[in-house]
Amino acid sequence: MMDLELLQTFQFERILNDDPATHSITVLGALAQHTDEGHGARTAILRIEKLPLPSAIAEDPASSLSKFNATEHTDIYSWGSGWLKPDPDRPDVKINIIHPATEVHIRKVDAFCVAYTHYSKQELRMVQETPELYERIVKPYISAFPTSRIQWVYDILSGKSEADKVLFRNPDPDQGFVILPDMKWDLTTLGSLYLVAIVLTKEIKSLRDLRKRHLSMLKSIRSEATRIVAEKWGLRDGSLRCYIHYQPSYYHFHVHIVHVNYVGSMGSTVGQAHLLDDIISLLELDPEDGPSILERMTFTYALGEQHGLYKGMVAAQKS
Ligand code: M7G
Repeated sequence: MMDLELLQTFQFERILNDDPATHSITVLGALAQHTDEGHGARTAILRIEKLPLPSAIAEDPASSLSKFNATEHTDIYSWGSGWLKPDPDRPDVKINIIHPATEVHIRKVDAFCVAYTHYSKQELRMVQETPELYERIVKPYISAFPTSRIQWVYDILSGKSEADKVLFRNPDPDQGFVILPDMKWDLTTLGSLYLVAIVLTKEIKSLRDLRKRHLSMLKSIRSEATRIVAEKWGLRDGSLRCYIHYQPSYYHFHVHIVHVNYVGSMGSTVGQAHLLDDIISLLELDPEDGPSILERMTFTYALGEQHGLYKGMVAAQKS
Protein backbone atom coordinates (compact mmCIF):
# COMPACT_ATOMS: atom_id res chain seq x y z
CA MET A 1 0.00 0.00 0.00
CA MET A 2 1.28 3.45 -0.94
CA ASP A 3 1.77 5.92 1.92
CA LEU A 4 3.40 9.29 2.47
CA GLU A 5 6.57 7.69 3.80
CA LEU A 6 7.01 5.75 0.58
CA LEU A 7 6.15 8.79 -1.55
CA GLN A 8 8.87 10.70 0.25
CA THR A 9 11.47 8.29 -1.22
CA PHE A 10 10.61 9.54 -4.74
CA GLN A 11 13.64 10.38 -6.88
CA PHE A 12 12.82 12.59 -9.85
CA GLU A 13 14.02 11.64 -13.35
CA ARG A 14 11.98 13.54 -15.92
CA ILE A 15 8.57 15.04 -16.64
CA LEU A 16 6.60 12.86 -19.05
CA ASN A 17 3.78 15.30 -19.53
CA ASP A 18 2.69 18.64 -18.20
CA ASP A 19 -0.87 19.49 -19.13
CA PRO A 20 -2.38 22.78 -17.99
CA ALA A 21 -5.73 21.86 -19.57
CA THR A 22 -6.27 18.97 -17.15
CA HIS A 23 -4.25 20.59 -14.32
CA SER A 24 -2.05 17.54 -14.23
CA ILE A 25 1.57 16.62 -14.43
CA THR A 26 2.99 13.15 -15.06
CA VAL A 27 6.47 12.44 -13.83
CA LEU A 28 8.95 9.59 -14.10
CA GLY A 29 11.26 8.63 -11.25
CA ALA A 30 11.94 5.91 -8.72
CA LEU A 31 10.39 4.86 -5.42
CA ALA A 32 11.88 2.64 -2.76
CA GLN A 33 10.92 -1.00 -2.84
CA HIS A 34 11.55 -3.54 -0.12
CA THR A 35 11.64 -7.13 -1.31
CA ASP A 36 12.91 -10.41 0.17
CA GLU A 37 16.19 -9.75 -1.68
CA GLY A 38 16.67 -6.39 0.05
CA HIS A 39 16.05 -2.70 -0.50
CA GLY A 40 16.22 -0.87 -3.80
CA ALA A 41 14.53 1.75 -5.92
CA ARG A 42 12.19 0.80 -8.76
CA THR A 43 10.90 2.91 -11.62
CA ALA A 44 7.68 4.75 -10.84
CA ILE A 45 5.24 6.93 -12.76
CA LEU A 46 3.28 9.52 -10.80
CA ARG A 47 0.35 11.42 -12.26
CA ILE A 48 -0.61 14.33 -10.04
CA GLU A 49 -3.87 16.10 -10.82
CA LYS A 50 -5.38 19.09 -9.09
CA LEU A 51 -8.86 18.32 -7.76
CA PRO A 52 -11.81 20.55 -8.65
CA LEU A 53 -12.45 23.53 -6.39
CA PRO A 54 -14.50 22.96 -3.23
CA SER A 55 -18.05 24.30 -3.37
CA ALA A 56 -17.32 26.35 -0.22
CA ILE A 57 -15.23 28.72 -2.30
CA ALA A 58 -18.31 29.67 -4.31
CA GLU A 59 -20.45 30.18 -1.23
CA ASP A 60 -17.89 32.13 0.73
CA PRO A 61 -14.75 32.96 -1.28
CA ALA A 62 -13.20 35.26 1.26
CA SER A 63 -13.17 32.84 4.16
CA SER A 64 -11.89 30.00 1.94
CA LEU A 65 -8.73 32.00 1.32
CA SER A 66 -5.77 32.44 3.61
CA LYS A 67 -4.08 35.09 1.44
CA PHE A 68 -4.79 37.27 -1.58
CA ASN A 69 -2.28 39.29 -3.61
CA ALA A 70 -3.66 41.83 -6.08
CA THR A 71 -1.83 41.76 -9.41
CA GLU A 72 -3.43 44.45 -11.57
CA HIS A 73 -6.57 46.46 -12.26
CA THR A 74 -7.96 48.32 -15.25
CA ASP A 75 -11.25 50.17 -15.25
CA ILE A 76 -13.78 47.74 -13.73
CA TYR A 77 -11.44 44.72 -14.01
CA SER A 78 -8.98 43.51 -11.39
CA TRP A 79 -7.20 40.25 -10.75
CA GLY A 80 -4.79 38.60 -8.39
CA SER A 81 -3.60 35.36 -6.83
CA GLY A 82 -5.23 33.52 -3.95
CA TRP A 83 -4.13 30.82 -1.55
CA LEU A 84 -6.75 28.31 -0.39
CA LYS A 85 -6.87 27.53 3.31
CA PRO A 86 -5.76 23.95 3.96
CA ASP A 87 -8.75 21.79 4.84
CA PRO A 88 -8.11 18.47 6.62
CA ASP A 89 -11.29 17.02 5.09
CA ARG A 90 -10.56 18.04 1.51
CA PRO A 91 -7.50 16.83 -0.39
CA ASP A 92 -5.95 19.16 -2.98
CA VAL A 93 -4.59 16.67 -5.47
CA LYS A 94 -5.22 13.16 -6.73
CA ILE A 95 -2.16 11.01 -7.31
CA ASN A 96 -2.06 7.92 -9.53
CA ILE A 97 1.01 5.74 -9.18
CA ILE A 98 2.41 2.91 -11.28
CA HIS A 99 5.18 1.14 -9.36
CA PRO A 100 7.17 -0.74 -10.49
CA ALA A 101 6.64 0.71 -13.98
CA THR A 102 8.05 -0.86 -17.13
CA GLU A 103 9.12 0.64 -20.47
CA VAL A 104 5.67 -0.27 -21.81
CA HIS A 105 3.98 1.84 -19.13
CA ILE A 106 6.29 4.75 -19.87
CA ARG A 107 5.59 4.49 -23.59
CA LYS A 108 1.87 4.24 -22.85
CA VAL A 109 1.96 7.42 -20.78
CA ASP A 110 3.89 9.12 -23.57
CA ALA A 111 1.46 7.89 -26.19
CA PHE A 112 -1.52 8.57 -23.93
CA CYS A 113 -0.47 12.14 -23.22
CA VAL A 114 0.15 12.76 -26.86
CA ALA A 115 -3.24 11.48 -27.83
CA TYR A 116 -5.13 13.78 -25.54
CA THR A 117 -3.22 17.00 -25.09
CA HIS A 118 -2.23 19.77 -27.43
CA TYR A 119 1.26 19.58 -25.99
CA SER A 120 2.32 16.78 -28.26
CA LYS A 121 5.99 16.28 -28.79
CA GLN A 122 5.03 13.34 -30.95
CA GLU A 123 3.19 13.07 -34.18
CA LEU A 124 -0.41 11.83 -34.35
CA ARG A 125 -1.73 10.18 -37.48
CA MET A 126 -5.25 9.29 -38.51
CA VAL A 127 -5.36 5.73 -39.84
CA GLN A 128 -8.07 3.64 -41.41
CA GLU A 129 -8.41 0.10 -40.17
CA THR A 130 -10.14 -2.01 -42.79
CA PRO A 131 -11.23 -5.57 -41.92
CA GLU A 132 -8.19 -6.77 -43.87
CA LEU A 133 -5.79 -4.61 -41.82
CA TYR A 134 -7.53 -5.78 -38.66
CA GLU A 135 -6.81 -9.42 -39.55
CA ARG A 136 -3.26 -8.76 -40.74
CA ILE A 137 -1.95 -6.20 -38.24
CA VAL A 138 -4.28 -5.50 -35.33
CA LYS A 139 -5.43 -9.01 -34.43
CA PRO A 140 -1.86 -10.40 -34.11
CA TYR A 141 -0.94 -7.31 -32.07
CA ILE A 142 -3.85 -7.94 -29.69
CA SER A 143 -3.05 -11.67 -29.43
CA ALA A 144 0.58 -10.89 -28.54
CA PHE A 145 -0.48 -8.48 -25.81
CA PRO A 146 0.93 -9.80 -22.52
CA THR A 147 -1.85 -10.86 -20.16
CA SER A 148 0.19 -9.30 -17.34
CA ARG A 149 -0.97 -5.92 -18.69
CA ILE A 150 -4.55 -6.79 -17.72
CA GLN A 151 -3.75 -8.46 -14.41
CA TRP A 152 -5.52 -5.52 -12.73
CA VAL A 153 -8.73 -6.51 -14.59
CA TYR A 154 -8.50 -10.13 -13.39
CA ASP A 155 -7.81 -8.93 -9.84
CA ILE A 156 -10.98 -6.81 -9.91
CA LEU A 157 -13.07 -9.60 -11.43
CA SER A 158 -11.87 -12.16 -8.89
CA GLY A 159 -12.51 -9.78 -5.99
CA LYS A 160 -8.81 -9.61 -5.08
CA SER A 161 -8.72 -5.84 -5.51
CA GLU A 162 -11.16 -2.95 -5.23
CA ALA A 163 -13.84 -5.38 -3.95
CA ASP A 164 -15.29 -2.79 -1.58
CA LYS A 165 -15.69 -0.37 -4.51
CA VAL A 166 -17.80 -2.65 -6.71
CA LEU A 167 -21.24 -1.11 -7.26
CA PHE A 168 -22.80 -3.96 -9.21
CA ARG A 169 -21.88 -7.52 -10.11
CA ASN A 170 -23.64 -9.98 -12.39
CA PRO A 171 -21.68 -13.23 -11.90
CA ASP A 172 -22.87 -15.00 -15.08
CA PRO A 173 -19.69 -16.25 -16.87
CA ASP A 174 -21.01 -15.31 -20.37
CA GLN A 175 -23.20 -12.27 -19.81
CA GLY A 176 -21.84 -11.04 -16.47
CA PHE A 177 -19.96 -7.84 -15.67
CA VAL A 178 -18.95 -5.60 -12.78
CA ILE A 179 -19.43 -1.85 -12.48
CA LEU A 180 -17.07 0.13 -10.26
CA PRO A 181 -15.48 3.58 -10.09
CA ASP A 182 -12.76 4.15 -12.67
CA MET A 183 -9.41 5.03 -11.17
CA LYS A 184 -9.64 8.37 -12.98
CA TRP A 185 -12.48 9.46 -10.67
CA ASP A 186 -11.84 11.17 -7.31
CA LEU A 187 -15.03 9.45 -5.96
CA THR A 188 -16.59 12.73 -4.85
CA THR A 189 -16.97 15.22 -7.70
CA LEU A 190 -20.28 14.32 -9.32
CA GLY A 191 -19.62 16.46 -12.42
CA SER A 192 -16.64 14.27 -13.32
CA LEU A 193 -18.27 10.97 -12.30
CA TYR A 194 -16.39 8.17 -14.05
CA LEU A 195 -17.29 4.49 -13.70
CA VAL A 196 -16.20 1.49 -15.70
CA ALA A 197 -18.08 -1.69 -16.56
CA ILE A 198 -15.82 -4.71 -17.07
CA VAL A 199 -17.22 -7.92 -18.55
CA LEU A 200 -16.41 -11.32 -17.05
CA THR A 201 -15.88 -13.17 -20.31
CA LYS A 202 -12.35 -13.14 -21.75
CA GLU A 203 -13.63 -13.79 -25.27
CA ILE A 204 -14.23 -10.12 -26.17
CA LYS A 205 -10.88 -8.42 -26.67
CA SER A 206 -12.25 -5.29 -28.31
CA LEU A 207 -15.19 -3.71 -30.10
CA ARG A 208 -14.42 -5.84 -33.16
CA ASP A 209 -15.39 -9.01 -31.22
CA LEU A 210 -18.90 -7.82 -30.30
CA ARG A 211 -21.73 -9.86 -31.82
CA LYS A 212 -25.53 -9.85 -31.79
CA ARG A 213 -25.44 -12.40 -28.94
CA HIS A 214 -23.80 -9.76 -26.72
CA LEU A 215 -26.73 -7.35 -27.13
CA SER A 216 -28.48 -8.33 -23.91
CA MET A 217 -25.26 -7.86 -21.92
CA LEU A 218 -24.61 -4.44 -23.49
CA LYS A 219 -28.19 -3.34 -22.77
CA SER A 220 -27.88 -4.61 -19.22
CA ILE A 221 -24.67 -2.56 -18.73
CA ARG A 222 -26.60 0.48 -19.95
CA SER A 223 -29.60 -0.09 -17.68
CA GLU A 224 -27.59 -1.03 -14.57
CA ALA A 225 -25.35 2.02 -14.99
CA THR A 226 -28.43 4.25 -15.27
CA ARG A 227 -30.02 2.61 -12.22
CA ILE A 228 -26.88 2.85 -10.07
CA VAL A 229 -26.27 6.55 -10.71
CA ALA A 230 -29.95 7.31 -10.07
CA GLU A 231 -30.05 5.37 -6.81
CA LYS A 232 -26.65 6.37 -5.48
CA TRP A 233 -26.24 9.91 -6.74
CA GLY A 234 -29.75 10.96 -7.77
CA LEU A 235 -28.80 11.41 -11.42
CA ARG A 236 -31.76 11.45 -13.80
CA ASP A 237 -32.00 9.53 -17.10
CA GLY A 238 -29.72 10.94 -19.78
CA SER A 239 -26.97 11.91 -17.32
CA LEU A 240 -24.43 9.45 -18.67
CA ARG A 241 -22.22 9.26 -21.72
CA CYS A 242 -21.28 5.59 -22.10
CA TYR A 243 -18.60 4.73 -24.62
CA ILE A 244 -16.12 2.15 -25.78
CA HIS A 245 -12.59 2.91 -26.86
CA TYR A 246 -11.11 1.68 -30.09
CA GLN A 247 -8.17 1.30 -29.81
CA PRO A 248 -8.34 0.79 -26.04
CA SER A 249 -5.29 0.55 -23.79
CA TYR A 250 -6.44 -2.78 -22.37
CA TYR A 251 -7.77 -5.59 -24.51
CA HIS A 252 -10.43 -6.95 -22.19
CA PHE A 253 -13.84 -5.56 -23.02
CA HIS A 254 -15.02 -2.68 -20.85
CA VAL A 255 -17.34 0.33 -21.14
CA HIS A 256 -16.55 3.86 -19.93
CA ILE A 257 -19.47 5.38 -17.98
CA VAL A 258 -18.96 9.12 -17.66
CA HIS A 259 -21.08 12.06 -16.48
CA VAL A 260 -22.55 13.78 -19.54
CA ASN A 261 -21.36 17.18 -18.32
CA TYR A 262 -17.76 16.00 -18.20
CA VAL A 263 -17.19 17.25 -21.74
CA GLY A 264 -13.72 17.29 -23.14
CA SER A 265 -12.63 14.60 -20.71
CA MET A 266 -9.60 12.68 -21.81
CA GLY A 267 -10.77 9.77 -23.85
CA SER A 268 -14.00 11.15 -25.26
CA THR A 269 -12.19 12.11 -28.47
CA VAL A 270 -14.06 11.40 -31.68
CA GLY A 271 -12.50 8.46 -33.51
CA GLN A 272 -11.51 6.73 -30.30
CA ALA A 273 -14.78 6.87 -28.34
CA HIS A 274 -17.80 4.96 -29.70
CA LEU A 275 -21.11 5.48 -27.96
CA LEU A 276 -22.49 2.33 -26.36
CA ASP A 277 -25.92 3.31 -27.73
CA ASP A 278 -24.55 3.47 -31.29
CA ILE A 279 -22.88 0.08 -30.95
CA ILE A 280 -26.13 -1.41 -29.62
CA SER A 281 -27.98 0.09 -32.58
CA LEU A 282 -25.45 -1.30 -35.10
CA LEU A 283 -25.71 -4.78 -33.60
CA GLU A 284 -29.50 -4.56 -33.71
CA LEU A 285 -29.23 -3.90 -37.45
CA ASP A 286 -26.94 -6.90 -37.91
CA PRO A 287 -28.44 -9.85 -39.80
CA GLU A 288 -29.16 -13.03 -37.79
CA ASP A 289 -26.24 -14.84 -39.43
CA GLY A 290 -23.16 -13.99 -41.44
CA PRO A 291 -20.31 -11.70 -40.35
CA SER A 292 -21.19 -8.90 -37.96
CA ILE A 293 -21.18 -5.26 -39.03
CA LEU A 294 -18.33 -4.71 -36.55
CA GLU A 295 -16.23 -7.24 -38.46
CA ARG A 296 -17.08 -5.67 -41.81
CA MET A 297 -16.69 -1.98 -41.14
CA THR A 298 -13.61 0.25 -41.41
CA PHE A 299 -12.65 2.11 -38.25
CA THR A 300 -10.79 5.42 -38.46
CA TYR A 301 -8.80 6.67 -35.47
CA ALA A 302 -5.68 8.55 -34.44
CA LEU A 303 -2.50 6.82 -33.29
CA GLY A 304 0.43 8.44 -31.48
CA GLU A 305 3.81 7.50 -32.89
CA GLN A 306 4.71 5.61 -29.69
CA HIS A 307 1.73 3.31 -30.12
CA GLY A 308 2.64 -0.28 -30.89
CA LEU A 309 0.39 -0.24 -33.96
CA TYR A 310 1.69 3.04 -35.36
CA LYS A 311 4.46 1.81 -37.69
CA GLY A 312 2.50 -1.09 -39.14
CA MET A 313 -0.73 0.82 -39.62
CA VAL A 314 0.86 3.95 -41.08
CA ALA A 315 2.93 1.88 -43.53
CA ALA A 316 -0.19 -0.03 -44.60
CA GLN A 317 -2.28 3.06 -45.41
CA LYS A 318 -3.05 3.47 -49.10
CA SER A 319 -2.48 6.96 -50.48
P1 M7G B 1 -9.05 1.97 -22.00
O1 M7G B 1 -10.02 2.44 -23.00
O2 M7G B 1 -8.53 0.56 -22.18
O3 M7G B 1 -7.78 2.86 -21.92
O4 M7G B 1 -9.76 2.12 -20.59
P2 M7G B 1 -7.52 4.38 -21.53
O5 M7G B 1 -6.79 4.28 -20.19
O6 M7G B 1 -6.62 4.84 -22.63
O7 M7G B 1 -8.83 5.10 -21.45
C1 M7G B 1 -9.31 1.55 -19.40
C2 M7G B 1 -9.99 2.27 -18.25
O8 M7G B 1 -9.70 1.57 -17.05
C3 M7G B 1 -9.45 3.69 -18.07
O9 M7G B 1 -10.53 4.60 -17.96
C4 M7G B 1 -8.61 3.60 -16.81
O10 M7G B 1 -8.61 4.80 -16.05
C5 M7G B 1 -9.27 2.47 -16.05
N1 M7G B 1 -8.34 1.75 -15.19
C6 M7G B 1 -7.09 1.36 -15.49
N2 M7G B 1 -6.56 0.67 -14.44
C7 M7G B 1 -5.21 0.13 -14.41
C8 M7G B 1 -7.50 0.62 -13.44
C9 M7G B 1 -7.53 0.04 -12.12
O11 M7G B 1 -6.59 -0.59 -11.64
N3 M7G B 1 -8.70 0.21 -11.44
C10 M7G B 1 -9.79 0.90 -11.95
N4 M7G B 1 -10.86 1.03 -11.18
N5 M7G B 1 -9.77 1.46 -13.18
C11 M7G B 1 -8.64 1.31 -13.93
